[in-house]
Amino acid sequence: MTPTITAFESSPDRGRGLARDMRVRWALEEAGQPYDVRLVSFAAMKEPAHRTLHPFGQIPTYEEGDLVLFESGAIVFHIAEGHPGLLPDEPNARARAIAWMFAALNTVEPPIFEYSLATILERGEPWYAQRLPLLEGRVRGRLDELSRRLGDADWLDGAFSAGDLLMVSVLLRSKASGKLDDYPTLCAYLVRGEARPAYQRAFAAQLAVFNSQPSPG
Ligand SMILES: N[C@@H](CCC(=O)N[C@@H](CS)C(=O)NCC(=O)O)C(=O)O
Repeated sequence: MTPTITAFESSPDRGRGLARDMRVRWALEEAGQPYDVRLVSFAAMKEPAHRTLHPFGQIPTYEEGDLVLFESGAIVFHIAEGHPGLLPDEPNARARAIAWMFAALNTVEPPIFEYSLATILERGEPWYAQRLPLLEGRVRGRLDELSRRLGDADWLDGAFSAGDLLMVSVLLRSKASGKLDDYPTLCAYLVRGEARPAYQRAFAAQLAVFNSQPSPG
């Protein structure tokens, strides 16, 4: 059965791969699973019809027969469980890959996202200049720790896994803000992730949505 995911009709990042449907598209491409995309506007995301799929009125969602999922991590996990190649078969290695999925979403993404949100939404606030170094420090702390752990390895724990897929996805937001420039091993890690054919197909598909729209004015 071909799953359907939802994505932004009009992406705030102009299709640069930061919206969270990107990680779901990437997982589906790694799995070799064709999928359909339903584009939703910001207004439609907050309507009851979309909220039956996603209680928080966001993207991405995932529909496959009777199954409806929200949360990009849960969706990637579901795809990884149903297809070979995204989670190791050996039980301990599989558990560690899942731990990296949680680490990406629960430990590394929050400070990166918080920083990025502040630079967009809090710029005009009188306390912005005071708060920014604190947020930057939290991002740096995580990047320091992650780059130490990755060292010279290609991937976080042996072969590429859904843990890497989510970690690379999360780090891309830091690359966009220039915060990765001091971390050559993390930059190389991202290059490896972005070079994967499945990533490239997913990126092109997401960008095509933006490019198909008439330019404003
Ligand atoms: N934790 C959720 C976050 C989902 C999320 O923040 N989606 C964004 C797009 S990347 C969204 O829909 N933003 C619009 C909004 O919140 O109104 C996930 O990983 O799926």
